[in-house]
Amino acid sequence: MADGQGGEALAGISTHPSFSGRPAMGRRPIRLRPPVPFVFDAPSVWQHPRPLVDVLATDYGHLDLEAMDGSYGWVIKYSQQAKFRALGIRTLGEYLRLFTGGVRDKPLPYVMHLSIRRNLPELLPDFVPLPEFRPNWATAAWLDRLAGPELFIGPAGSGFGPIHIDHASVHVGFYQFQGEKKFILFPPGDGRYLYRYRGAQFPYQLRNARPTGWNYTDVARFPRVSRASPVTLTLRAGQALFMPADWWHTTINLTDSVSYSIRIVNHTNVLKTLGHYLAGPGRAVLKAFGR
Ligand SMILES: O=C(O)CCC(=O)C(=O)O
Repeated sequence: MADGQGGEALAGISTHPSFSGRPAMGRRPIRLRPPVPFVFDAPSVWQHPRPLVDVLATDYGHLDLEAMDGSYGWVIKYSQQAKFRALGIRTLGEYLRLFTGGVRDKPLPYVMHLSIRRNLPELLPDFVPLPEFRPNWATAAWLDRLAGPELFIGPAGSGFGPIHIDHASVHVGFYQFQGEKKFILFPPGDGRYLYRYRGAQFPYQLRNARPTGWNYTDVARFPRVSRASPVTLTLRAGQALFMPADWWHTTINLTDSVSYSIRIVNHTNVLKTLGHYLAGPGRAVLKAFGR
């Protein structure tokens, strides 16, 4: 799974089911979440009888892309809007016609952080989180911005962009419905090699770095990255990834890709998550004074 592109594989990263928290034969279940990301084959999170993209195109094709709500990364929505507008793509249906039709004059943007709860509420029960993504104490509707389930749809070659950590020390569960997505992951301690921005960009976020998935191996531009320990892996349709809190990451879609993700807060990270929120107002003040 760890294909070693762009860096050394991290010892301990594994696709082995014992990392998934399932009991090995005759042993007690492993209760602690592993401190490293792990990939596993899993039954689909999508439990509806019809294919997901068909349902989106036929039942939700009328949705206005610019009005669609993001969840966790709603800030990103605004940069996406400009791209949709530039291509004259107005609705989800128009986007999906280009996405599934294959013939594109210009590259399609990556639809990111599409909140299932806010945009497709009737479908929420059809997305069933995997056991490996539980327990999750952040599933209430009012926590949708922090941790709500979301969809990502993007053509081959699109990607998330900057290497970042997700704010408030949430774990993240990813599931790949269609296509292949490359993940570039760095352990939490690698932040010092990643040319991160100073201070908080938002009161609750300390999360972005300058290199992206496309250019982090540019040694002339980012020499310190060579001291980091990236792990690259490809998530294929039918596979899931559990990424523990505070891992730096970014993605590139190797083929046209449709995927799901959900943020996870439970006994293993709740204190850190709360700590970030408590620190938020102080960071906002520092930011206001340009610190
Ligand atoms: O799924 C992706 O392409 C990247 C998602 C991501 O990095 C994030 O949500 O923080």
